[in-house]
Amino acid sequence: MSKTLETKREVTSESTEQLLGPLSNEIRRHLYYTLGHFGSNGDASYYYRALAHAVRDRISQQWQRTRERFANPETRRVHYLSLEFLLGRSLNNAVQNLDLEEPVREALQEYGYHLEEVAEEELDAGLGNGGLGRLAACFLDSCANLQLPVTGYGIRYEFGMFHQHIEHGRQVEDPDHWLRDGNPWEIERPEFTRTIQLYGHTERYMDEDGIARVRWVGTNDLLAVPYDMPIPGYKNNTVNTLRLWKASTTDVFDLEEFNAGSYPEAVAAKNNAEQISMVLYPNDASENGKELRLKQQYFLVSASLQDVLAQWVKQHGDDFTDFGEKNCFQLNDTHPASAVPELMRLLLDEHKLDWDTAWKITTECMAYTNHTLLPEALERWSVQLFSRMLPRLLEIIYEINERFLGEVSKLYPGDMELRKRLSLIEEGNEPHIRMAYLSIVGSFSVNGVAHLHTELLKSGLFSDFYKIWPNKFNNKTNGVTQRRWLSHCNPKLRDLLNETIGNQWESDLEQMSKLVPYAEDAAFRKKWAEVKRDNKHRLAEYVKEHTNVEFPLDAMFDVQVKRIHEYKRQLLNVLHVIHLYDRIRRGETQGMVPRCVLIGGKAAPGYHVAKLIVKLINNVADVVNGDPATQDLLKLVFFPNYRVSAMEIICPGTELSEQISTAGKEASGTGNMKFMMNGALTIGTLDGANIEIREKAGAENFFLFGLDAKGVVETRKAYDPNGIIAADPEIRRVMELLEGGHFNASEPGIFDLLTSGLRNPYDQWVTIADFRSYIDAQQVAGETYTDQDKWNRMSILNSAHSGWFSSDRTISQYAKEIWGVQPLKA
Ligand code: JN2
Repeated sequence: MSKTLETKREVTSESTEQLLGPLSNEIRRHLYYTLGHFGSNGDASYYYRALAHAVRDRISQQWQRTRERFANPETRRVHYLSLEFLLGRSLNNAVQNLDLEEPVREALQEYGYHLEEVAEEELDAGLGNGGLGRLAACFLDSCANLQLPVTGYGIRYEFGMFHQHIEHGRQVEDPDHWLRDGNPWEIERPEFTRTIQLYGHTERYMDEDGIARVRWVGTNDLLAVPYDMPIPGYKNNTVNTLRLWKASTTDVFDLEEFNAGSYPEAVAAKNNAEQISMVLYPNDASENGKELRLKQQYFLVSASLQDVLAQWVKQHGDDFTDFGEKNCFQLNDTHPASAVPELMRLLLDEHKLDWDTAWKITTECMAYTNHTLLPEALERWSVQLFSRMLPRLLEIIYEINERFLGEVSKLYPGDMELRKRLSLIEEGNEPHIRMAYLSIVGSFSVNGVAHLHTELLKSGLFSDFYKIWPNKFNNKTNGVTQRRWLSHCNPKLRDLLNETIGNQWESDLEQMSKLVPYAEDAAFRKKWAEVKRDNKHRLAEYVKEHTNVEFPLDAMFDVQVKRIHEYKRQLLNVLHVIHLYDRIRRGETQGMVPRCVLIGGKAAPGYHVAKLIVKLINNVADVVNGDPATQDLLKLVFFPNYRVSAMEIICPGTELSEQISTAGKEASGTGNMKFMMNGALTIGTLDGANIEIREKAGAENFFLFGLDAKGVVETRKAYDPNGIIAADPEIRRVMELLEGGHFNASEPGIFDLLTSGLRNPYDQWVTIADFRSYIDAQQVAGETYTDQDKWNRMSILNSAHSGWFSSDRTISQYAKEIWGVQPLKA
């Protein structure tokens, strides 16, 4: 045995403090030693990376100290499980939260760089599709801000959300190799690598105590290697963690093949395992049933649960008595729903608990958030696929189902229809597992993401479960972080707010209500308008750069950015643009204000109709922008490659926010909140969080139109879009332009699918039903805009009443009402 040294020099957070020098030296050091950059002057990308490393170093100590605080065994902890974290860029966020803006600017000046220029070099971490993924990122920010012991768990996708560019008006996807130049924000933690089992079969056996047990054997194993990303809190000495798993091959696997003399095959196997974390699935809100997707889900779940259990065992040994009381797993939709049977498996098979104990623990610590009512997005996995890939989990799901249906029969004896409706297994020639039902049965909390959404869950989709467990159901209206979505993205407004109401709003957005009296202050309104104009200028330059279309600054900037989906009704927006174009061509421009309409968003690569909508927007834009008759009265652009960093420029420059989904379809929406904070007025339906936005802002400060959720259901029963079109000359002319090929002269018939959809009495989105009301609300918005004093008053009041929509408020509610966790003060 080798003799260990008596005294080891320990690396503690205290002993590392003196290692760091002045920031400008640290930048130089990283340029030279970390990046091997030797020139006197380099491209901005090197300076970005050197600065990012220097900033990360300054996070390390607070990060370590936060970890130490989390490690207290008395602390109840939360683990936020999500297949998506749409983080965007990190540099500015870290600089802002660590209060390093001034020193960073000074240090960069020595090298002749501006912070803005260097920050532009960072690629977005696009590890998400849209709303659900960005919400997870806002939540992490708020958890750190509130000093809550919450860890995010996700997948380190090699390729994030695809990049979109437009060719001949159509979307083309390019891979997003965001890690190509390295990621200065991550730290690999190979010491916490976990093994993940797949496939194989189960066996029954007697353990040493003569108890019948099950083991899962003959599996294909792979490794999950964690990479940690720091989530800095806002000037509070707290740095939380996002742990992202990368898939890798096991050494065991290699060795066997190696001995068999097939070294290249052994090395190639690495590829196979690594596929699991290779790419983010880009189909927002529709399930696809792909085997690789299920593997990703289980990979995340198993690695994360093992990670949490290993930490538990280190502190408590095999005593799981308090595990459920000290841990909470928040499931971001059903994507991580296999956490329910996987925690059962780990407790039963690995830690030898009995069923009742394991089930009590599991249902004490699982909580489920639903993010959609759309039936096509409700996950169902084929039993056959599950039994092949995760045979042990399927057995456990069957057992959960048997016991649950037993309870149902006790409550409602003889009701076989109900049993069938509530079963976790949907029968049919190909039986499927209903992941939402599994999540409900396995959780103590089920929440929707806006008031209306939760009500619709209770009365519709999950009504049978609501009858059994009314107390499980609760609402947590979404929010967004004002640190990114106001303070960082709108520095001019930030400065105006700070000089007017102080800077408390950065960590307490309700402070914004102090703005209310300023709506009546003409001098303040002037400043407010100047800020908006500066932001419009910045947006116009951005639009010009990426689309080559000029946006005149006196026009109203009218924006709809979000995933392209039929229920979000970008088509309705285009119909309105065509209507305005038609009016201009007919000389009916009375009361019309100049408008610049911007639409942006990605279509799922396999969603044909959504892609066709992108093509239509581009074709209409070409005709409208190319027609001398429109002058400066109307512009339309499709903004390519919409993403987090684009929204940071778009939302401050927006005046009218389009939130026009078919009522009852948008669970919440979160873009609507970003626009509101930045002083845009909303034109919208009574859907998702729009309803709450209107309540807070005041009905008089919101342009409402369209059917409500009940009205949509009623209308569908006897919907006659052709009758509506025939009876309304303005709508008829829009349809005639579309159907007459005015926007596709060289490609006849390409939009027939869209026009026939609009005319279809079974059109799910009842677009034509809302068109007249939309035109009228747009007319009111336009007329309001001509009274700039009035518009600015309304704009100020919108921002002033946006306090409720901070994710700090949302997370405080999760912490109190679901998680039962307290802040850990630094
Ligand atoms: C979602 C919901 C959402 C999904 C995304 C397959 C499916 C998926 C599934 C993602 C994938 C990737 C279910 O539409 C709502 C918004 O109204 C709401 O504001 C946000 C946040 O709560 O969630 C959206 N839902 F491969 O993104």
